[in-house]
Amino acid sequence: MIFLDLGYQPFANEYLKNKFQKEKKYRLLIDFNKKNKIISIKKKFLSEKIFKNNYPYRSSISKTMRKSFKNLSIIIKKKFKKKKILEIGCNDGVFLENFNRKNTLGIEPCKNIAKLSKAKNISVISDYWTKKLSRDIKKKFGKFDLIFSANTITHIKNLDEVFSAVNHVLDEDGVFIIQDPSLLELIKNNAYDQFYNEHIYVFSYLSLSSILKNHDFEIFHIENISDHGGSLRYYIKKKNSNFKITKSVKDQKKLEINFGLQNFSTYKKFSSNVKYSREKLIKLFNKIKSKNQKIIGYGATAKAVTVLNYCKINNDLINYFVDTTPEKQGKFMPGVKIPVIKYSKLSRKKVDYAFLGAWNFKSEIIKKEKSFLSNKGKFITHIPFPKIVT
Ligand code: DWN
Ligand code: SAH
Repeated sequence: MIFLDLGYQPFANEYLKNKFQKEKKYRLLIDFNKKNKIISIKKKFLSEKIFKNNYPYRSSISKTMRKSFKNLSIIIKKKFKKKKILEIGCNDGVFLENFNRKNTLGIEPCKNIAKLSKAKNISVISDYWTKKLSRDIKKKFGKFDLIFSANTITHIKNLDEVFSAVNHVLDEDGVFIIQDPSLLELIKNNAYDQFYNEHIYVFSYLSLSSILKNHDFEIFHIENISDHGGSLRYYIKKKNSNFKITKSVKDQKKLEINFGLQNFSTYKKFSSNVKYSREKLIKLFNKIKSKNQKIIGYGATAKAVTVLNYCKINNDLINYFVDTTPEKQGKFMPGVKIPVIKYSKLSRKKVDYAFLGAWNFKSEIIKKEKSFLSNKGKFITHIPFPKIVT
């Protein structure tokens, strides 16, 4: 059942080399599956179409994420004492770099990004996570006692294949940890920009537990974490293993049911909030521009691509984006064709407003841009509703 139409959108991480480059667009519709409660984008692309050898996203680029993955590594070492660790979607090694290289293996299909992990001496297989790969891995390395995956499983179309492949290489007493944006937080924050071609699914406890049941898996612990604007970290075990199921699981279930994540009406309401947010953001931009003030973008995120294309905010309204990622600099935002330039401190620029594309790193950014703010610079955020941050 479709509840949200975010219009025609380009692929989020396909930054343009020039303004005239042709782009493919697809209609971004969001669907609620009444039976298993899963939220997904209607048009689901295969990983092979998106994650190739020039992927521009590097996880280590933000301090917040480096810290978050380091903290998790400390928890894992203390709590589980697991040694052999496999990570699916290890990107530039931001998580695995915290472990002894002898006992870890990463899977990262984008060769340019896998190279960054390899440069840290991490063993990486540059391939997509499939059943076949899991069989090859088991033959070569045996089973693993911890499998981790952050912001990746939700990017893969065939979830049944993902989970049966994990089942194949996970030890009987192994722990499988995944973390992804929380649907409940997304709805509460009106963060519709978490929907784009890479985010095929947005998990909730309700939907994930229903899918895992078919794979002999069970969630035994859940943590609400602040990553990417509110994520859930699920600790998963094989049904017959002995981990105690903590109260956190029941608590999360209760939160989601009380909020109404099982009801279509919740999503219809969210959809009208999204439309309202769009109107408000467009009004805010037009008001600022009518005073001839200058707006730039801060953080050329995949999420911003959804917002800008949905609200039709283009180069007439935003002069350029600043971003610290070398792979994005000198290129143009997909669809709206706004230039992305190399980051330098905002206080050195003649800028009145900066639109927070990376709103999920608001605290990190505000800390860095104190002098911009104290010199009358302002941020614009659309989360939870469009407003100015002074
Ligand atoms: O799920 C996904 C997440 C983990 O990463 C992927 N599908 C794609 C990507 O999504 P995103 O682009 O929305 O991610 P971020 O982590 O919000 O991107 C932050 C961007 O902002 C990066 O391009 C780096 C940039 N940035 C910056 O220029 N200055 C970030 C910070 C913190 C800064 O100070
Ligand atoms: N785990 C990192 C990276 C998230 S971005 C973090 O949390 O910051 C999503 C990552 O998933 C990318 O690095 C991408 O290459 C990887 N990925 C996408 N499809 C995949 C697949 N089918 N199998 C394995 N990894 C995949």
